[in-house]
Amino acid sequence: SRYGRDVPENTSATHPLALAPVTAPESSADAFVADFLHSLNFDRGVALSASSANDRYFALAHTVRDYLMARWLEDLRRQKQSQSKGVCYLSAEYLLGRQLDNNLLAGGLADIAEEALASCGISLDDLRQHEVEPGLGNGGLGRLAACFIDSLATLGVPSIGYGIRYEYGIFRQTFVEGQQVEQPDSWLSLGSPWEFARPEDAQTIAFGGRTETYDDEGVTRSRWVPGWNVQAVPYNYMVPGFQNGRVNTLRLWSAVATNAFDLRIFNSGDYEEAVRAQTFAENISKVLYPEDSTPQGKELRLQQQYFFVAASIHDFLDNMLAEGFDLSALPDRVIFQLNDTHPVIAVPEFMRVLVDEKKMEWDAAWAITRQCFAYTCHTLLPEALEVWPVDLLGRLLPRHLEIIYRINEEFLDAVRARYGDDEMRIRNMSIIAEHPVRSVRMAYLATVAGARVNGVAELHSQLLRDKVLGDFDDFFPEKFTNVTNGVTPRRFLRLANPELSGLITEAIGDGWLTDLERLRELEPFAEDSGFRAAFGEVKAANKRRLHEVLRARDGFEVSDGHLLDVMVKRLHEYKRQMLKVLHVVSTYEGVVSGRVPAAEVQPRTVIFGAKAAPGYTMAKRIIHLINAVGSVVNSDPRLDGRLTVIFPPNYDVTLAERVIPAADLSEQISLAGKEASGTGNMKFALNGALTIGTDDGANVEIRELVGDENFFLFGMSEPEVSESAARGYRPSEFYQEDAGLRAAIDLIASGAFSRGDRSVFEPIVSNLLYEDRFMVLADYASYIAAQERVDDAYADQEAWTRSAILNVARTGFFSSDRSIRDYIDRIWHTPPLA
Ligand code: B1N
Repeated sequence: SRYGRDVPENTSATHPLALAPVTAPESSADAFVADFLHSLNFDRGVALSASSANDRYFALAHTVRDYLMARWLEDLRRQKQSQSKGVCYLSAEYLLGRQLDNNLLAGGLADIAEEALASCGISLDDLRQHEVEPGLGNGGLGRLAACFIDSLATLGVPSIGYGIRYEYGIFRQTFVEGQQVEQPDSWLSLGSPWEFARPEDAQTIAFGGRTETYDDEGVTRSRWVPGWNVQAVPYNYMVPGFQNGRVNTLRLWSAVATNAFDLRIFNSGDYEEAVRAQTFAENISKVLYPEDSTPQGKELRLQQQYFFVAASIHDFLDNMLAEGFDLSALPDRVIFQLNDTHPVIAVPEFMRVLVDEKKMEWDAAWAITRQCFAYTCHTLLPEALEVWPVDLLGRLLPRHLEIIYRINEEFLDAVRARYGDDEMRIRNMSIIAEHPVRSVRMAYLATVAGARVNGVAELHSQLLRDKVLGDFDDFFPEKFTNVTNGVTPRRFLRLANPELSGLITEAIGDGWLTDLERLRELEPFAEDSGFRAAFGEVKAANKRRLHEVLRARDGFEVSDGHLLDVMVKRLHEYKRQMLKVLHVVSTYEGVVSGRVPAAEVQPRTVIFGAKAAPGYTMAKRIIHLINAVGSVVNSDPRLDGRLTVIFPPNYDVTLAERVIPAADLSEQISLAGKEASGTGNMKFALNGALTIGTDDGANVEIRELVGDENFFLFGMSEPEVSESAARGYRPSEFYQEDAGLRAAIDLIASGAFSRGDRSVFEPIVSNLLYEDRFMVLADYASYIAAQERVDDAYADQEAWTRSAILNVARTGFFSSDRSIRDYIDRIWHTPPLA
């Protein structure tokens, strides 16, 4: 393994032994056993015979860590020494998933570890199950960040991921009588073997207070006199590249109270107040906000955002720059990538450091700042665009507000210089919104400051330019670009689907793991009946494996031989889980009304996975409805076991890795123009599921690549959606005119899924009939027709498998390695470190 190299010499020590390189452990099963037992005995303090599963998991993780350590220390040293341009990826979320398997694979240690543990009578698989995944993200945005750091390491790009070490990640979802109940996710309660606390690298982060002007040798300057502060303590995590001997760093910040802060209060004799202050400080990194796409504008969230970006900027400037570094050269040294607007407060912070602390001229500082940031937008929903009320922001970060005002003034001057006194345009482009309350539009600030602005799929980037940021595209067209999202093939193909990976490698070799476009070489195998049979066998095996997981995890019994139809993603009205529910209810209603003989129903199992934001009432009602429909449908003998709805609670990365490889059909059914990209859609196609989907987000690119004949398209296009909305959409017309739709909605309204109680789902029904913001009813008929095409296609298993193979062969474009190469070419211009 390329990880078995030396650590950098410990040259600052005087002992003669310290001058020789310390080597990573030797790669053999016997050496692994010795290291594992050493860690168990000396780190955990237990004998093998007395050890718990957690002890063994920790000892294993520490052993794996030791193999990666020499290269990590070496890469940390080289990134600093080379002074070549690197990426600081700023993201409030990293949805990492389990680490053990990923790190075993990256280090090329899986076989040795398995053999070593087996010789101690321990099953590697049992220990795998023991890991609690770090759920430090909500959904696609956080998982994208995790895929990107994997690809950055695999491509050897000098980079560091910065984020927040939330003590509680995304909540654990349970169902009580079919309704979502949230439990705290205390992922750290047994400790995490993958993290390294670095309290000596802590940063002090200030908040509140006021600003003042002062005389600095004849120059009047502003400065910030903060009111309080907290300590940001970093925790480092290894991010190993795939079997390339590279290990990057993810650095997550944790908040603790500062001594100074405590002491002041302690000295005043108020012990309770001091403890309260400590709790207050530590609240900052306590919990991940569980809102996906609908920020609530809470003060604590702004505290979190400033906390982590300020700590990250200072960490970079303090620790990564050479002695005497000339700050005007920063654009050749670093690019801060803003993962959505959550880290955008970094822009005024960076200006504050350059102007107030480093005493740079405003114009010079702004010229640097404009080159050091780039912004990725992940949404089109207006309610998802973050804005911060000026009084909140001014109270928490008064100096930053002044800086934002000045950026805005100069920007609007430039707008006026170009367009004259077009007050309408000025108001529309101002970083400060006046209504309904005076607020800072973070997406506008990011667009003005960023060297580049990108959307996350072709359609999304186009809509950004045409609609959400249209005036800005007119003003600086050169800023706008696209980088279509991607997913890491290591986790989502190699680890999640070892059997398919084996089959692919048998056919075309293993180069696809780092060059996913090589999956193209599978195309001819679609015509090979032997390969198709093997491919079908893999899918069947993955289904059996999923059935076992669902039985063990939640007690579900799933039948074999069904079409496995999967919709897993956050619960949001724009994603239209309701459309899928209406399809299920229609099928059910067709049989129980006697119109369709059960024998004519294509046997299907529909799997849902979805968390709703705790405050999103309509989303929670839809969860309740899915569970209610499931319990009625699954137990009605008239269906003859041909339709099953399964909704395992707490869909997370670990469950995704089991569900996706088993799926036949991938549901990507958002209203066109609403899903920025989607990344689940990519994972399904790469694992050989066919997509039923709208012309939205990355679906557009998936369909172009796999071909119309291997994709079930339905629904309005984005221009049709816009036209329909402009004409005035009236959902009840669709209800009136479509008997099938009417029957399904009436069945829900009748109380058939709520023991006759018509009130339970009434809000869902009336929302659909009288508002239906996401045009579920308008796309219903087209969706049902597409599902009939699915049933027909599935009846011809040979043809279906051929399509499935072509989906795998033609979607290599969606590797996050390709996304990262696009970021390098179009935005970062950071060559890999040799
Ligand atoms: O980002 C993903 C995309 O593939 C999805 O289409 C998009 O919906 C998702 C506020 C968000 N956009 N916005 C968020 C998450 C948390 C939060 O507090 C917004 N997530 C997305 C990756 O590009």
